[in-house]
Order: sequence, then C-alpha cells, then structure tokens
Amino acid sequence: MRLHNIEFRCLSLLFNALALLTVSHIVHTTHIRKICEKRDIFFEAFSCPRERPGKWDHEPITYLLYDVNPGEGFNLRRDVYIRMAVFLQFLRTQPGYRRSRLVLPPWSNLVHWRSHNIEQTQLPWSHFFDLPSMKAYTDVIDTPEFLAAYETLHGQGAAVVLDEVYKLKHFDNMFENGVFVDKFEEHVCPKSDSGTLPFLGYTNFATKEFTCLHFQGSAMLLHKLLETYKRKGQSVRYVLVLNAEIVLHDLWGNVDYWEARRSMRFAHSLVEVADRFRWDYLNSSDEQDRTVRPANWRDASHRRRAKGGEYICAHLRRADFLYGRDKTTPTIQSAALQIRAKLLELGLKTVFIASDCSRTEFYNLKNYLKRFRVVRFAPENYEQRATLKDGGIAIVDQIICSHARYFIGTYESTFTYRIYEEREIIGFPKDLTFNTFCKSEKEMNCEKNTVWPIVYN
Ligand SMILES: Nc1nc2c(ncn2[C@@H]2O[C@H](COP(=O)(O)OP(=O)(O)O)[C@@H](O)[C@H]2O)c(=O)[nH]1
Ligand SMILES: *[C@@H]1O[C@H](CO)[C@@H](O)[C@H](O)[C@H]1NC(C)=O
Ligand SMILES: [Mg+2]
Repeated sequence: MRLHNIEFRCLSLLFNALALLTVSHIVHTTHIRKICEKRDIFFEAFSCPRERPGKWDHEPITYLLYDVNPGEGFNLRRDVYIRMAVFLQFLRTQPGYRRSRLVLPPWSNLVHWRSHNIEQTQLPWSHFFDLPSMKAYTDVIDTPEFLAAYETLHGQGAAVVLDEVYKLKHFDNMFENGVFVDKFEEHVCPKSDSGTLPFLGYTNFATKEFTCLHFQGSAMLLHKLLETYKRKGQSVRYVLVLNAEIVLHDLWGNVDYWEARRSMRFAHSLVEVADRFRWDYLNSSDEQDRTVRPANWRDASHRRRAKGGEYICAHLRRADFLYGRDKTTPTIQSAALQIRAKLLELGLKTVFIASDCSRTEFYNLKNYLKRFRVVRFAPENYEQRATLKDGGIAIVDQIICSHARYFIGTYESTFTYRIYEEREIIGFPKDLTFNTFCKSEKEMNCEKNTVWPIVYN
C-alpha cells in the first residue's frame, strides 16, 4: 500500500511537471530546482543534477555550440551566454540530454576592437573569464577544450563535422493576430547565408545539415527544436545555433540569471592588473573598500555593505553612440558638468573615466574638470596592450568601475549594465550604482537605465 502511495505521489509530481513542460513553453527552471532540493529519491530519475557519476553514461552527449551575429559587441554577447547557460542547466535535467555541454564561441576581431597592431582572433573565454568558476554553474567548455574532446573521439587532426546547424532569424511578423507566441519554422535559406562560413571562424568546420529557421521565443524553445530534429542512435550530437541573440531569456533577472551571472568571474590576470591600478592610483583595495568576496561565488549571500574606493567612476560611451544614440548621449562638456556636480556633492576629488572616447575627447573632458583628478587606465607599454588585448583593457575598466564609491553610466549601454551587475554582486547600495548620464546637465529627470537588483535563492 505504501509503495503504491509513493508511486502515486511520484507519478502525480511527474505529471504536474510534464504538464508544466508541455502546456507552457516557458518552463521556469526554479520549479525544477525545487523538486530537486527535496531530494526525493524517487524523483532523482527526473531531474537532480548532483547524481552519482557515470549514471547517465548510456545517454548521448550533445555538444551545443552557438554563435552571435558578427556585429554584436562584447557585453551583449555576455548576455547571450547567460541565456544559453541557463538553458543548458535546464536541458541537463531532461531525459536524453543529461550529458549536454555548452561550447563557448571564440572571440574574434569584434568591431569595437580597434587596435589593429595586435593579434585578437579566436580568443578563448579563458582569456577574459575564470573558466573554473563558470564551470561551477553548468557544463560549459571553451572551444580549445571542445577541439581536444573532438580529437579524442574522432582522431587527431580530424576536420570537425557538425550534425546540424540552425541559422535563426526573426519572423517578419512577430505579433500574428496581436499575440506573441513561441514558435519556429523552416524557411528556404537566402543565398547570403552561405556567408555564415566559416563557422566560428574555423575553416575546417563543416556540417551535415544546414537549416534556416524563423524563430521567436525563449531559450526553452531550443529544447523543442532539439527534440524535433533528433535522430535515433546518435551517441554524440554536434549542434550549432547561429544568431543565438534571437533567442530570448526565459526570465531576465531571476535567480537563475543571477547564478549564471555570478559565475562569470573575470580571469585572475585581469583582476590583478585592475587591483594593482586601484592600489597605485586610487588608494583602493578590497579590505579598505569592503569589497572582499568569497573565493567561491556560491558562498556569497545578499548584503549591501560595500563602500568602494574614494573615487567615482563614469562610464562614458562614445564612438557609435554619438550617431546611433545622439538623443541620449551627452556632450563631453555636459558629461563633465554632471561629473563635477556629483564630485562636489559626495566631497570626492577623483574621477575614474572608462570610455571608448578619443584622445581629444579625453583631453577636453580633463579641461572641464581642472580642479579634480581625472584618471584613466592605459596599458603601460605595447607588451601589456598585446597581452591584455582590447577586450582585456575594457574588462580592467569595468573592474575598476565596479569598485568605485559611486558609479554613473551611459543610457542603454550593455557595457554599463554589466558594471551595474558587478556592483550588485559586490554588494553596493543601489543608489550608488544605478545612475545614468542625462543628455544635458539641465534636465536631471531624463530617462534612466532600468534598475535590476540582484536576487538570491
Ligand atoms: N576600454 C573600454 N572600452 C569600451 C568602453 N566602452 C565601450 N568600449 C568598447 O566598445 C564596446 C561596446 O560594445 P558593447 O560591449 O556591446 O556595449 P554597448 O555597445 O555599450 O552596449 C566594448 O565591448 C568595448 O570594446 C570603455 O569604457 N572602456
Ligand atoms: C587611503 O585610504 C584610506 C582608507 O580608505 C585612508 O585612511 C587614507 O588616508 C588614504 N590615503 C591617502 C594617501 O589618501
Ligand atoms: Mg553594442
């Protein structure tokens, strides 16, 4: 009788979970986590990630590769990663996908990387991020690790043959009959799509199938996609999703988002460069600033006790923002006046500038702020620039801004958003973080960036 009962309970839980899966396209991974935390042994088969090793050895391995539209910048790409990582975490709870792995696309000559005298093609994520920390969130591997795994399975020097490549594109009409429904649909590939080669920049990557899809919906819809095109008897499956930025977040800013985000710690070498600069030029260090973090991001808890160094940081986005977003991007003079007002209000003398501005713009900015110290990070020499690369220099800027007493950023810049998040993780009071430049110093009620506070489990 007792057994029957348990069975029944298990079945009904399972049924509920399945109903959730099928009825709604948006499957909240939090739901699955709750089930897991109960650690119901009868339920283990359904989800729990901490199972004994080797348990799913009979299941196929799915390598999920993805890439982003070449024009997108570094910080939007970081956001796309979170969508994929949260999805992978969910996918790994699904039968047939428990051994899925996410392959991190290499960073190659991004449009904003303007130093042409240094080599910045196909950089691994480990150049910018602490991979072991990211792996503590879910099973992600860098491209070099993927290539090594591929060689192990298929022989040394083997050209990579993917099973499926999906190139995503928005539907022409996203709101059919006024509603947005999650869906995808094949369409005939336009001729221009041959331009997606070489995949991930590797000339030795080929594919068995190439499918063009209209796609709208969250990352969970990728599960359906994988199921739809699944073939029997595959022990290893290589899938590449192109234009993954089309895939939406399941829930932006929920606990899953923040866990994945918190796992994205920067590479130690970059943190060291930033820390040295903070110490040498800004009298700033983690102990003094109350910005010490636990060694493992999983051990962090919700607090807002950070104080930050005695400087403010301004992220002043220029370059393409001066054209595309001229209605919201301030002039150098107006930005200087807004910085000055804040320095006076907080009684601080130093401002750190993170910017993609030109030398002339920086020179002008300094001139408007004559009575203050205006500091900017620049590599000490060519060697350091060649080692850090443009992407690393940008991260050093972000780290320094993340430790400032007060931060002000640029409207609708993902570079700014990533700094907000970093400061949320470190634990600053919200009003010292979520600030935005106005187009003019005279209209202080301008539209500000959205506040997305951190959440913990
Ligand atoms: N070093 C440095 N680079 C920056 C700064 N602001 C923008 N950039 C560069 O310009 C790119 C902006 O693209 P993206 O990351 O997509 O952010 P967004 O365009 O501001 O949303 C960055 O990735 C950097 O390469 C900055 O403050 N410092
Ligand atoms: C450096 O900062 C500490 C505490 O934040 C402060 O006590 C000290 O006076 C500062 N030193 C200088 C030279 O500003
Ligand atoms: Mg951008």
